[in-house]
Amino acid sequence: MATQPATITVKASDALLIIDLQNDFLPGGALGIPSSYQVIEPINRYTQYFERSQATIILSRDWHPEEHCSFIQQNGPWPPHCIQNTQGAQISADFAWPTQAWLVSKATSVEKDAYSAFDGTELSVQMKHCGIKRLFICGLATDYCVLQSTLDALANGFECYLLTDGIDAVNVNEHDGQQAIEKMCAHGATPIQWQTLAPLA
Ligand code: VGL
Ligand code: ZN
Repeated sequence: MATQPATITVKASDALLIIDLQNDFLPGGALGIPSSYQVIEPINRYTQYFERSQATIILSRDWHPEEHCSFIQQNGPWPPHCIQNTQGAQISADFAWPTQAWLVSKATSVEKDAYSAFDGTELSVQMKHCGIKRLFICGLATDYCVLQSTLDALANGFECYLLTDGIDAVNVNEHDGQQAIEKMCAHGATPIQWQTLAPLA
């Protein structure tokens, strides 16, 4: 695993990517991760910090049509979840929205699943257009959408920081989340936590 950097000062050319903070991945949701509610408070803190630093804030959402190919009924791996315009697909009501944010919907067509926020979206092009160089990543789930989004971000040339106190894993197998973190770091992501960010004036 990469060593932790000294403090990091967030700049206007940085972006915070909050992955799939949706009701269906939270306790009580169709694919609810029992421990996932704990990420909301740190993510709210990061959101406020990045907003105050004038960085870009990006939210992705899993946004499936009914009868999506990833659903068990269509021989996919998952129970129906994050169906467009349903309560389960809504971003948590406990998320403290910043004044401005980008919203990226993914896995929106029936016949194709996409775990990555870069898969089938314009996100990479839009980030490059805006001069974004560094991406700070948090959200759900570590072993699926956080993993694939981070690998794609690295492949697209973005410098990636994984906010390890703002992620949680489905853990179909016990160590999936830990293995996903190791994989992201092996590909060049740097794991950091709240304490790594320089205090704001
Ligand atoms: C996700 C499983 C199925 C995720 C999305 O957001 O990590 N996981 N669809
Ligand atoms: Zn999904």
